[in-house]
Amino acid sequence: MLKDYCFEYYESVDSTNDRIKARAHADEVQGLVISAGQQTAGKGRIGRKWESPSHDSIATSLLLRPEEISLDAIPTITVVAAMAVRDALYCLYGLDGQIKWPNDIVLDGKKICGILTEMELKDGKVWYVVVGIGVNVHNKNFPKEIAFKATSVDLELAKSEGGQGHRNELTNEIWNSFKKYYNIFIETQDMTGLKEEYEKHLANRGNRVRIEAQEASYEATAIGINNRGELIVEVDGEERIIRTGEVSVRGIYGYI
Ligand code: BT5
Repeated sequence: MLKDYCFEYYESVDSTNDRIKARAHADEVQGLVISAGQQTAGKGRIGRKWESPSHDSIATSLLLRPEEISLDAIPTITVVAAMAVRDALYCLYGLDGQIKWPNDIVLDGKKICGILTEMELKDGKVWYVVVGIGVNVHNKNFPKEIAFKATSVDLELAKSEGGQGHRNELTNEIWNSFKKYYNIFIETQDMTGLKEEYEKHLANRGNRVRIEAQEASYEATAIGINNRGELIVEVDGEERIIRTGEVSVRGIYGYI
């Protein structure tokens, strides 16, 4: 069960995930949150880069030490974190984002948030987990390579009544919301209590997607998730389960 947080903020770090890892090695307890104004080496999945320029975005990471958790349940924590970010954006700003399984929040077909969950084992058991969340808040421009597929809170608010996001406020709301969902998840170590709500916001649901795995790439229709938070797709009338990991799910039209 996740109870209290201890918040720390730094102007600039390499990666908030890496700062949490260092503290995990120094025996820090569950609940430490490290946030930063900017990251000089922000990370995405599988060695990708995450852009978190000076004070425009949120870069925040949490240390978890789940007791007796099975290794299989760890990727599901990313799915839980995506629900929390979606919820926070909606509650604070009325931004009705969708979840692009497993780790993105998208608005109007563009990515506003990415999540990177990492963990380390000790003696064959999960020693600690880091949940890292990046959200674009004030960004007006993005590097050329991602400009077509990235958006921010302020850019989205400008499309309706205007207004601005607030990084502190949003960070707090995200972690409050995460606590709510995580404590439901940890009871069963799966999505039993969350699946129904999750699927309402699943961007890929019912849509054609391209599954890009290392060994093969194919088109499928996304159906939903199972209780382990894995994506269920249909290919030629047969259901397949897509696990998180080295798989990209791309919409055939546009970024989703
Ligand atoms: C992610 O990876 O989306 C995970 C991002 C996690 C970032 C947080 S920030 C706090 C914590 N500390 C870290 O070092 N990391 C975490 P992935 O699904 O692999 O997507 C990465 C891809 O998203 C890149 O290859 C770009 O195409 C795109 N991208 C990079 N920066 C972006 C941004 N600011 N907004 C939207 N898209 C971006």
